[in-house]
Formats: sequence, C-alpha cells, structure tokens
Amino acid sequence: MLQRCVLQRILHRFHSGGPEPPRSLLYGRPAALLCGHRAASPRRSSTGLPHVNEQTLIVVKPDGVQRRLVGQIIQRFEQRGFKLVGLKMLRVSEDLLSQHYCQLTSKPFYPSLLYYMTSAPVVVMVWEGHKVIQTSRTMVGHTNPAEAQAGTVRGDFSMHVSRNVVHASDSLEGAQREIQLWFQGNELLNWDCWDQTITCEE
Ligand code: DAT
Ligand code: MG
Repeated sequence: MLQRCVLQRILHRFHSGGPEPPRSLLYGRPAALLCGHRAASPRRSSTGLPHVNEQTLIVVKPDGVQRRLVGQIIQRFEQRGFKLVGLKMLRVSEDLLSQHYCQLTSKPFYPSLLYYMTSAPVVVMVWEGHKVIQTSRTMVGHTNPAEAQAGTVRGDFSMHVSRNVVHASDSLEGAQREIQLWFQGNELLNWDCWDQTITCEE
C-alpha cells in the first residue's frame, strides 16, 4: 500500500511537470556545474518553497582504501538517507591535491600530507540531501581522531591526524569548489530516489 502510494506520487510528479526553478538554485551550486544534467522537478516543502538539496564532497583517503573501509563508509551515508550522485576511484595528482588543499600548502605538514594522499588511490563521492554538508562533518568527526567522538568515522576507524581516513567538505562554498575540482558536470547523476518522500518532508 505504502509502495503504491509512493509510486503514485512519483508518477504524478513526473507527469505534472510545472515550472522549474533557476538551475543555479538546484542543489546549491552554480549553473555551470549542472551541465549535462536533467534538472529535477522542484520539490516543494510545507512552506511552499522549493527544496534546495545540498551536495558535498566525501573522499575516502588512501588509508581508508588500503584498509578496505570504503564499503562501511558508503553504508553510513546511505543509511543516514543521503543520495549518492557521483562516485569514482582515482590516484590523485599533486596538482589536484594542491588545489584541493590550497589553504594548507604552506603548512609544515603539507609535504607528508601530499606523500600520503598520493600513495594509493582514493574513492571520491558526491552525496546529496538535506543539510548534508554539516551532517557529514558531524558524521566524519574531529580532524584529529584522538579528539573524535566514538560513532564518527574518524572516531571509530582512526587514531592519528595524519591518517584520518576520510575528507568531508566544510562549507557550502567549499563543497561547491571541491565538487567542481574533482568532477566533470556529466559525471554527476540527477536521479529520483524512491524513498525521498519518506526520508524528508516534501
Ligand atoms: P579536515 O580534514 O577536518 O577538514 P583540515 O582541512 O584542517 O581538516 O586539514 C586537512 C587534512 O590535513 C586533515 O584531514 C589531515 C591533515 N592535517 C591537518 N592538520 C594536520 C597536522 N597538524 N598534522 C598532520 N596532518 C594534518
Ligand atoms: Mg578541511
């Protein structure tokens, strides 16, 4: 019954169309980033305003890949209700890393950070959902695992700041910049998650 109800709502949304908001409002990122995407029909909240889903960049760092933690980290974001819209595995170049960590290149630990981050592949993802940026930071935990709470990724899987398993964007501006840096527009998929009316108010 519930499934049929959800399906009917999805089909209704699909067929009813309606005006689209400016693309730049969707997902809180610039229109240029949406190239090659089908714009989703706007979902309206009880206030009548369109939902603006955030996106964030999550990277499983080389220690996470080496320790086969990728599946467990993905599972945490899935079970929280977030939607995976981009995923790839790559060996990061020095150039990309210096752009990603542009505020850290003058830090004394940057050479060892560079060595570690380029030592093995990383798995890089874009997750979407309500307040995903702030929630992901909470889920990932303190930068220094020694201070990270149990239950967070860093608090459960790591002990030293130089090997803290995962990266998560720390602000809307940071997420937009990092997503643009790591992904081409056509590598991100805009798709309807069938449970989105259950996990978030429409
Ligand atoms: P976060 O990853 O929590 O956003 P950050 O942006 O300040 O933290 O630093 C980026 C990464 O740099 C961090 O995840 C691990 C590394 N790092 C930060 N401070 C460090 C330190 N004092 N020694 C070694 N690595 C450090
Ligand atoms: Mg940071």
